Amino acid sequence: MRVKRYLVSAMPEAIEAIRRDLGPDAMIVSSRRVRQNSPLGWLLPKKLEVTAAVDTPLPASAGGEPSREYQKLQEELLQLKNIISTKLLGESDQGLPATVAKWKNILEQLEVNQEIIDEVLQKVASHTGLEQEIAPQAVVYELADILGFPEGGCQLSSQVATFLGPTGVGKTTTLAKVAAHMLLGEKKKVALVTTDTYRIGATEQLKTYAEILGVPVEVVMTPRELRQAVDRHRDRDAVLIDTAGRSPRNPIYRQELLSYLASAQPGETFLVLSCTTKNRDLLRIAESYQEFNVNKLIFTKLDETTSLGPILNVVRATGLPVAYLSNGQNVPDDLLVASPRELARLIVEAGQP
Ligand SMILES: Nc1nc2c(ncn2[C@@H]2O[C@H](COP(=O)(O)OP(=O)(O)O)[C@@H](O)[C@H]2O)c(=O)[nH]1
Ligand SMILES: [Mg+2]
Repeated sequence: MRVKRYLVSAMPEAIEAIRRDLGPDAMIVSSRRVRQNSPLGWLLPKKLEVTAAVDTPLPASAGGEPSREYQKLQEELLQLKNIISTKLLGESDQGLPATVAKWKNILEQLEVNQEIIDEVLQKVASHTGLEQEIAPQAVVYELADILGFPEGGCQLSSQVATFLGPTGVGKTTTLAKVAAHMLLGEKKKVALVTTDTYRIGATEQLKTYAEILGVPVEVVMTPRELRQAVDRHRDRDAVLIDTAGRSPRNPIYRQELLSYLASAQPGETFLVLSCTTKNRDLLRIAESYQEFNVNKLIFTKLDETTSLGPILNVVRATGLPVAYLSNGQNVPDDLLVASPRELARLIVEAGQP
């Protein structure tokens, strides 16, 4: 991480200098008006102090061994981190600098786990100092870093994909939205299959979407039928498989789901979770679905809550990327391909008054 501070008259001047010195990936982490440092400074117009940062690998020596410069930088960073953590964590909220306390409170309201809050604020404060106002962009930057999946997104990229998750979270709706995006946006050939024959109306719901989209749909009753359906659509770019949402702690359902997955052999398995579910339940659900080889997450109902922190908590706990975000009932419009920066921005924005 390279951090540089600029004293300028106006923001465009700072942006130009930041681009020149730190490149296009640099981010402004804080800005404030300051008096000019001269005997008559109080007479002169205030200047703008802008701090910018960019991620850079630390220098290593040619042989791959850490250079002395690298080791020294690492030691200094560690010292700085220790000073900040004692300041941040060792004290009660009353002892925290006002700006840190404000963000601690915002992130707590968003239901971000304490461990993540401490980590983020330590990092932000180590760039900006403890007394300066913390800019929302700086928090967004660190939260995006914690989310950690590729900025370009983790959209569906396999020929066979399954959608798992508890009942009512929006599996079928999201599957239809993803199908529509592939069909309309990427001109891909899609087929839909459902194993959900438990809920009255569940198959009708998927059939209706398939009819509107003009894509084939199959209702299967056994793992064998699922295999046959997947094989029949081998020429399609994507076969999206919908499932019934029942507790994986139910041994019969668990076994049935395992058999379906074994015969479909999906390249990707999405776990669909709703942001309206309590944080603790989300973590428990995510854990209970891990044995089904889930490799991507989808969060729905972002429109129904402002507490988006649990998304971060689940990503941290599972190490899985977020592929899509659903923010409403409209098919196909209310779907976003998740990018860490955009998701972090949505989370922070939800916490602003
Ligand atoms: N507000 C809101 N409602 C949603 C969203 N996604 C799905 N729903 C609604 O949640 C309900 C259950 O959706 P459904 O797809 O049938 O869930 P499933 O049981 O997991 O397949 C339906 O009324 C959907 O319209 C969303 O992002 N926001
Ligand atoms: Mg469904």
